[in-house]
Amino acid sequence: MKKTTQLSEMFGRRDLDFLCEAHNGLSARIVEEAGFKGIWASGLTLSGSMGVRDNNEASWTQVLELVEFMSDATRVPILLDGDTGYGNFNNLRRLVSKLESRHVAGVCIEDKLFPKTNSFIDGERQGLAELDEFCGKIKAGKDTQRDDDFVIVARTEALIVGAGLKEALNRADAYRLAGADAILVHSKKRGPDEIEAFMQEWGNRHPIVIVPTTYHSTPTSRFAELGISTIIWANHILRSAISVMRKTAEDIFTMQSVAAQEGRIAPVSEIFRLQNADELRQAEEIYLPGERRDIKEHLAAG
Ligand code: SPV
Ligand code: MG
Repeated sequence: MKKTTQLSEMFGRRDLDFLCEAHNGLSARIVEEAGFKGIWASGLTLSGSMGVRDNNEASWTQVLELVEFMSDATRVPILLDGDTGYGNFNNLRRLVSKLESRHVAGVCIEDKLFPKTNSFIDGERQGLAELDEFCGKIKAGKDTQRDDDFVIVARTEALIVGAGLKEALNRADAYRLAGADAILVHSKKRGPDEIEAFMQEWGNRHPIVIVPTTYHSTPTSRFAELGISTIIWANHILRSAISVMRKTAEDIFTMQSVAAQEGRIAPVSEIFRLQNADELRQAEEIYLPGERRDIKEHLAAG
């Protein structure tokens, strides 16, 4: 099944589904192998892995290049965190075309202003996009996609900026009517109360996506009860990598030896496996027989 169809069916289903964050080709493959049916290409962790801030410091073509590596490395669909769409409706149109050409299954755009800031940094001080302008952006994206199953998720930051439940509901409904395939409602509360209140009013009008980074202790079953469509575990793969990379680097520095690391870190062969090195060896047997023989003869002749 096409990646776009897999993702659009995920949002079409009534049961709870999950997307897990990845930030490069390798982590995307690890997430896929863990069993996830889809990947969240997080703006925070893509930028973090590049060592820059989540403020559109990486250009959109740099993001595109990274997500292309992720797409090439995996068979499950990727939903790109497309921030604000990197500009106005016209920038989003170009992004949608380029994502389709790289087999990225969908994009999520948020109703903030370019350049954006991560929702967990001074959330209340960030401005919201003008409602009609954002609806036009959604419509432009939907009109641009060539594949009917390409997914556009519209994300409202109304709760993040403190604009309240009424504004969040109003925006979510406007985005639904503008053609969004699902609505991401973001909250930075420590508990699920904002999301619960939203879902009580929303019912099952349209698929809802949430990012329970701050309200992580709420049992997942509660979100299923509320009728949430999809949960995004948005940053945990990069965060776990940071912890392990730091420990390994510090240990090697202190011990001036790598001996203690063997056994606790992945062997080099695991890098080869994740790179699919076997496939190249097999292809060489098919496509380079003469060359391989030539090399052997050359070596034998010394
Ligand atoms: C991301 O993962 O980049 C997101 C989610 O947009 S958040 O960081 O919570 O804004
Ligand atoms: Mg983001």
